[in-house]
Amino acid sequence: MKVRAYGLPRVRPKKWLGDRDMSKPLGRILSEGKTKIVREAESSDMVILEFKDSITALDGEKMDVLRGKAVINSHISAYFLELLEKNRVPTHFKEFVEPNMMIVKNLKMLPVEVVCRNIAAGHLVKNFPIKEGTPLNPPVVEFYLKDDARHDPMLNEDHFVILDLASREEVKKIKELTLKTNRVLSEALKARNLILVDFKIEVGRGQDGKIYVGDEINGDSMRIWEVGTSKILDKDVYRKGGSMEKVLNTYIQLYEKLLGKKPPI
Ligand code: AIR
Ligand code: ASP
Repeated sequence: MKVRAYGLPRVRPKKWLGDRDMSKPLGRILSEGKTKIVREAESSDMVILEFKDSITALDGEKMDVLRGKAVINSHISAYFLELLEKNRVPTHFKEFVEPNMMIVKNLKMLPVEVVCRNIAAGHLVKNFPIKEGTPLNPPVVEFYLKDDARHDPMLNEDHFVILDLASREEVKKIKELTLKTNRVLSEALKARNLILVDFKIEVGRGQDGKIYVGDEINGDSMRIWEVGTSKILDKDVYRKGGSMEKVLNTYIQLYEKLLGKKPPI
């Protein structure tokens, strides 16, 4: 796999991890994924999620470094998670730490991706006889096992039970949380003339045994189209082979549309 660093001189981020308060050492690395690092926090019921500048697709086969993405995506995630909290959807979010970190509840994550679709696109169109752009009513909720080597097979409720991933009651709860998340996010985007086509969330159990929305929510985990133009404002620009300049501009535009200001990069 070839990893190419990509830096646009004009938009070189002003804020780097090096700009943070150096009197506080970063916690020990607990795990590292394709786009985030999980670090120890001061208290054991919390962890720090540090966003990376990497961008990946095709189950990790395609990967690049996109400077500024960590700052943009961490801010967008914090924005959406806070919005969910305000709307009484339980999430792991606690606090944002500049420039690219979130302090979150230390959940026991389920190795599952929960996808919710409002409009047919992506794998739904690839795997089923349905045209891209078809509205889906009611929204379609799907579960996938996080397993790159097996290309994330789809799961049903029985699979959750036989693989000891979750109980039937928990699967029901996860579906409820996902549909509520869909309502909150769709409404917020609609108010900005944007359509939430589909998205993915990850969930985990808190120390209280309850299910929370975890991980990240941003242009990497959603499909967002502009009303009228159907302009793509998410990672599909990268998946479809768009230039890295176009990909970065897409992330910047999404930040500006959501937060109403320029990203601090
Ligand atoms: N997704 C799924 N796996 C990883 C991610 N990020 C998200 C996509 C898309 C939705 O889930 O970003 O918003 C559905 O993806 P797909 O590929 O199943 O059509
Ligand atoms: N397969 C997913 C995507 O294309 C995730 C990944 O491979 O990073 O977004």
